[in-house]
Amino acid sequence: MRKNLLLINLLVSLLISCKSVPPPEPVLPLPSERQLAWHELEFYAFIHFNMNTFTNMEWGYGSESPVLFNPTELDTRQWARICKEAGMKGIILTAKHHDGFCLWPSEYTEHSVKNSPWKSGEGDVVKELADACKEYGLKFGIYLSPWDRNHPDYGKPEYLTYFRNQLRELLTNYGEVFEVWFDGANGGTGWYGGADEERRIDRQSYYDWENTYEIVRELQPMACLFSDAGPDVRWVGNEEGWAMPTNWAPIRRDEFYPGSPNYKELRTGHEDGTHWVPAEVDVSIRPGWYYHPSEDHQVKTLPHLLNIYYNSIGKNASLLLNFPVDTRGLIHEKDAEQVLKLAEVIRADFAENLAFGKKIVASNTRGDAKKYKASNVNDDNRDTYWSTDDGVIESTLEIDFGNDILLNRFLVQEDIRLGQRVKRFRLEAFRDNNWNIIAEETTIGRKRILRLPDIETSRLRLVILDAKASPVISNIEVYKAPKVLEMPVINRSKDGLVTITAFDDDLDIYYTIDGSKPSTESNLYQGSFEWKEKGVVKAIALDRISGNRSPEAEVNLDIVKEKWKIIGEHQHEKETGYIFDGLPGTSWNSEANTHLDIIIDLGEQMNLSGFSYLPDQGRWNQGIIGSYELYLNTTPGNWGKPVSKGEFSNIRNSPVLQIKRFNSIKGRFLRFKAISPAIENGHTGIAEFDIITD
Ligand code: FUL
Repeated sequence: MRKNLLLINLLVSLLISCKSVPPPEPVLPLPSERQLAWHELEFYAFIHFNMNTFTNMEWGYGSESPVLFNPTELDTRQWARICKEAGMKGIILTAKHHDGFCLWPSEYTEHSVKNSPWKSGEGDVVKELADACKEYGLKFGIYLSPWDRNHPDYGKPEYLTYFRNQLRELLTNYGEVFEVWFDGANGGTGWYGGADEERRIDRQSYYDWENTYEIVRELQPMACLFSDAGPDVRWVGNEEGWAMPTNWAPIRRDEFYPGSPNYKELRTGHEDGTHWVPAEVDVSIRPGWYYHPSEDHQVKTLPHLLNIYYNSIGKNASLLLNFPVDTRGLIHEKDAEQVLKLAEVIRADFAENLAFGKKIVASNTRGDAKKYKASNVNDDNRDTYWSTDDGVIESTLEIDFGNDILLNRFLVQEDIRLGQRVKRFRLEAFRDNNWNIIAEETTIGRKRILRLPDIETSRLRLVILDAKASPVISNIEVYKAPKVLEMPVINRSKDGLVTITAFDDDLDIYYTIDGSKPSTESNLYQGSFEWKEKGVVKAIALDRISGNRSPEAEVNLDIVKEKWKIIGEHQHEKETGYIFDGLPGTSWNSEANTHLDIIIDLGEQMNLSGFSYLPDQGRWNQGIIGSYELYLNTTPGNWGKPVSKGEFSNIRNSPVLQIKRFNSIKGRFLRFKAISPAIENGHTGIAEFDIITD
């Protein structure tokens, strides 16, 4: 009897597992085929290169002569090679920016490469890049600015015909295009064929976008259309390189138009979005979109680029990273070096998936069917997924690593073919006989990556707390990313508090203040410390587990500025404080048309033999002093002759730290006077000012 019962049970469960359990109902809206293909790209490049490169501008006016466009070593294969090596999947080129200059010999305008000296007017940058992309197996995309400050008809219906003709040329003559990028910046002053005036357009109606989109659909059916709110890919609402932790691919698309004021909502999307319009993070590797020699020292650092990577691709968005190609027509060496460093770290971070093939158990499996089993999430096949019975939302997936492991990255993906569903989830690690919460998050979407501190555990649990319907998880990966051992950053405040920061978590910092080489025998950094001496602080960051250490950071500090005061007419404590705070990112700038002329009371008499000056490092309206005079006296006033005067050579192009030395002289009151700005009619500003004592 018992035996029979067992047999019946076995048969029933066999029947259940064989019966076909229908998949969960999709949660609308869903991605289209072209969007699904686009999602797979994740990381691709933007190239800003055309007239602005040669005029050192961000937005050209439209009156620039084509004669100015003359790259000396243009090599689109170099762009493609670097992008490929960096793990990028495509390149989008600014075929025409707001100034209207065309990188291809358009039939519809004279304002193009055909009237430039480059290749005697026979060249076509769009073609050269499309070919290079093909050669390197990269996708190719087009940026075509709707705003055209060169065209006489801009603002009239005739311009629309011109714009569409150009679009047709670009989508017909250069092979397959994966993305068409329409910028939201529209209308304003411009040359407009010599009219030199301001032209505003009605952003909602002027372009008749629906019919323009039709052209793209007709000529390039697989191309995704980007603009502020899609229709296929949306802007992420900032140009700094981040998406929000809560990031819905759906948005209520009809509430937006290019340039619409509610753009900040694009950062999170809408839980009740009506259309699938995933976010793309666009950001430049330098402060500007276009190349400016003055930004050669401001290429984003590895830690900054890593933050951008995790805050875009790790937050359910794609990453469109811009290279401002230089006047040679090449990606600058410094930009290439940084992006390749980023690629190397990303490869190392995701080298070995510790969850792959490990035992995994779900609290509920849809219809108890194999098709939806838990192990579908760590089987290296994103086409299979785990899901739960209808109505079962709160659920868990528990991975058993078999023994204690160290981990610090958690990657999770929904199968977006069934819509974006998860609203809230938690990650827990089993330690000390307890489930400990290690992260509480909101949305997942196509890909979510959590950067965690090092966690030692044998079991990890994903807890789905809320979702629009049964969760559909297609992939989980777990990694132990190596520590990023960048040089630590050393900073001393005005009153002598030294702070040392390492980029990664869980690193030990060792430092010295006696000039010796830092090692594990040196001082272990345990938070900011007071040190008011003149001397050198050196530091290293060290990963306890691997024993690997960072390169050595070293900062030469002169006497502490504790007693320094600006005297005379400048009493704006906050702003004047910026020049002594040790932070290059804060500065004090003159009012327009006046120049800084400051008197510093150093608090006591001392012998000086030099000074250092770091100009304003900001992006807009930079305050840079071109020439200066420096006076020193034991009492304020009666300044006599300057102890140092002259120019800061090439400072406009290279606004880096300037050091000037002079014969030793005693004094307490110092006057630093800007004689002229480096940029005509510009401001004079200071990010940091320091002295060199004997
Ligand atoms: C902005 C433009 O105005 C910038 O010049 C740049 O092209 C950036 C990608 O988009 O809206």
